[in-house]
Amino acid sequence: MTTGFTFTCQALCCDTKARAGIFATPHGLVETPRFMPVGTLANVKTVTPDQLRATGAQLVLANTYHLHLQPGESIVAQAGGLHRFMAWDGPILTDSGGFQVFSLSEMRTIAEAGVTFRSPRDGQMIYLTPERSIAIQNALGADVIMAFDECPPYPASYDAVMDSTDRTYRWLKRCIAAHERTDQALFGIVQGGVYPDLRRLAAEQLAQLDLPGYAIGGVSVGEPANLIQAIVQATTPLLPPDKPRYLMGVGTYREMVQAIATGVDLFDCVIPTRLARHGNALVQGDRWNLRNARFREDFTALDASCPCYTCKTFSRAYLSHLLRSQELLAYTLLSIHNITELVQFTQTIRRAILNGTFKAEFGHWLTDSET
Ligand code: PRF
Ligand code: ZN
Repeated sequence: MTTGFTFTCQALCCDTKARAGIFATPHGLVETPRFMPVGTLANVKTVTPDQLRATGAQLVLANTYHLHLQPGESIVAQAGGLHRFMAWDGPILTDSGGFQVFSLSEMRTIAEAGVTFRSPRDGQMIYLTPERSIAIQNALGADVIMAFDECPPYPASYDAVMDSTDRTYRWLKRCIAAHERTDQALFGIVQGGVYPDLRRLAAEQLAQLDLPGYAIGGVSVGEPANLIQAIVQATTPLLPPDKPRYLMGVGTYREMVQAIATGVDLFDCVIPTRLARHGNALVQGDRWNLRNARFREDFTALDASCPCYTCKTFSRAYLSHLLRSQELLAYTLLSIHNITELVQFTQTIRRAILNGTFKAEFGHWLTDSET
């Protein structure tokens, strides 16, 4: 039995299935819908916890796969758990390693028992099973832990995805049996590729397990954008309305608005920090490269309407100079801004849902488009 977690729906949109809610965890509240920044190796790249808090981030991600390879979960446990180790006293979620094994490691073999792969760090063979993933996540001590799943590639045949989805369901039951801590909420992950009937079957099976939260995995793996929306639409209505819903690895404006309109609450994506490392800023729905010549003598704020430290303090010309000089501060300042931008975007959506103006304010994102 898990304790310390509740999800309260505060408002439902009248025009769409969007909802505003509060997900309570042992380390504090998460107001939904909300974007969650990624801190793969127990840090959000180039950003300190104080800076991260100022972005409005509430729940932060870390990764079982990466932390198992370095420094190893026993070091994190000896430090007193992930919250103390990374000095983030807010809610933390760990991904199970399932997706990362499939996307990052070479020479993997998948069997019913688990996955064997070669560590990209030192070539060592590593064996990850549902039980091991949960034991690692129990040792890391995040508030939310994720089931060990298999994320099929795109494209993949119907039969291959069906086998993989069935295996993910059997693995989920093993995860539930292995999970030992009552202060961590284990979320199940709906797979099923781009096949709506497999998605529906998986969602129905998972809904019956009465988990504290549900994720939609296996999207944004190279399929066309309109399929993402179709998958989310096939899945979300079958998930329990009184539990948080998390769309994994999605964090672009349009995809978030569309998913929120079908009832998704949580998102994560490396996009704000990755773009920052490439000199890109997210500005009100757009992407700018600050290395572009037009910013060299532009002494205005990056985004005058943004409340972040970067926008309140520095000019576009200064950011352009830091990037051209390859100064590390550039990455911190752009990461602070980009994370603030996406968190604020979801907060603005949340306020619109609470005020009954979601469709009026964000409806223009709900039409199909290539971007
Ligand atoms: N499974 C897990 N983590 C994930 C995904 C998944 O399918 C995705 C897919 N976009 C991102 N992160 N465990
Ligand atoms: Zn800003």
